[in-house]
Amino acid sequence: MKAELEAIKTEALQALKEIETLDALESLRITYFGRRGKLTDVMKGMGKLSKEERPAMGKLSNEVRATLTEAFEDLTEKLQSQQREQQLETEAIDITLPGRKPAYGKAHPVMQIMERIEAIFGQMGFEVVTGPDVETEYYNFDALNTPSDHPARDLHDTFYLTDGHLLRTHTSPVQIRTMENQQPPVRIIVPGKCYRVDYDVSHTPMFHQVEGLLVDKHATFSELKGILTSFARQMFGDQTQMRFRPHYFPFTEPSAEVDISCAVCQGKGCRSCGNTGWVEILGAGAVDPAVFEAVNYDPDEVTGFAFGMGVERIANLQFSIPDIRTFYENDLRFLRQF
Ligand code: 2U9
Repeated sequence: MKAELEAIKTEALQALKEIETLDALESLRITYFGRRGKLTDVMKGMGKLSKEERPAMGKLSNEVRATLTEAFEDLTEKLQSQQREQQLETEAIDITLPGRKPAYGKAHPVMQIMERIEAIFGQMGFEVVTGPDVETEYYNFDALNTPSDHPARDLHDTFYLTDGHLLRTHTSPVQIRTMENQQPPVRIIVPGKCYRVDYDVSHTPMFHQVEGLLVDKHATFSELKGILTSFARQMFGDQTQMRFRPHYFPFTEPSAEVDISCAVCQGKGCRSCGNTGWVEILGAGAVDPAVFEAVNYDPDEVTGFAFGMGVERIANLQFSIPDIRTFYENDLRFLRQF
């Protein structure tokens, strides 16, 4: 047994010299100290020894075990510290490196224009009011003097929902709701989403409008012209010229379509203005007395002026975009340009 113990000690100490990893060390530990390990086996044989032999062998086996345990522990510590060193080297973080920049989001180009429009009218004393996208036929058409046989009410133009509801085709219902709840003077702008069954280079089924309404005892068309001219010059430049062309809207009388001088050719005529020198930017007019009657305003007491513009159209002119639909294709290469 003595020889066996000496051999185990020599063999184990030799084997330890070859060990390079903690995993290999663990399997070596099991080879000697495991339940069926070499040293364990010898210790188990101790019971078979005679009384005389036992003390000396007990002492020796304890010594061998202590020597090997210490050798295993030393190597464990050495390998662990080596592993830590290696980790520190490979996983080192250079805290002097600049951090990763977060990708900043920004407003969609249509929203950027909408915010500018709101700011310009805000400075002229208009308050921003909003309302629901889902409306009733009454607020979207009837109260706005739009007869039941008007083409705008056609299934081909309006998204009808159930129970007499629809997706508003303009933001005008908000002006009706405001007048129902507020006495003149009224000086509001209404930005928001609108919906029409339409899809081509200048129309998308969802689009944005900003409409304005001004109601007072003595509001005049010239006041409206002044406000719209100021808006157009702030939006498109000081040199912008205005042109009001007669038009028809069910909710205004008289009505006009408003053009600005083409910013590309300064009114000389070019491809982007179809050689006319003018581009249309909005519609406007004096509120029809029938609309005032619908909200219980007395048409003999007050006058009102309204205007409406498509935000995508204004954005189109500002950014020279040939196809309005690109605003809603979510192509980041397009959107990042603004
Ligand atoms: C009330 C009374 C009158 C709103 C108006 C226009 C003229 C107009 C179009 C511009 C391009 C719609 O986006 S577009 O397709 N709008 O030309 N809108 S006057 O008149 C109103 C609104 C509400 C109570």
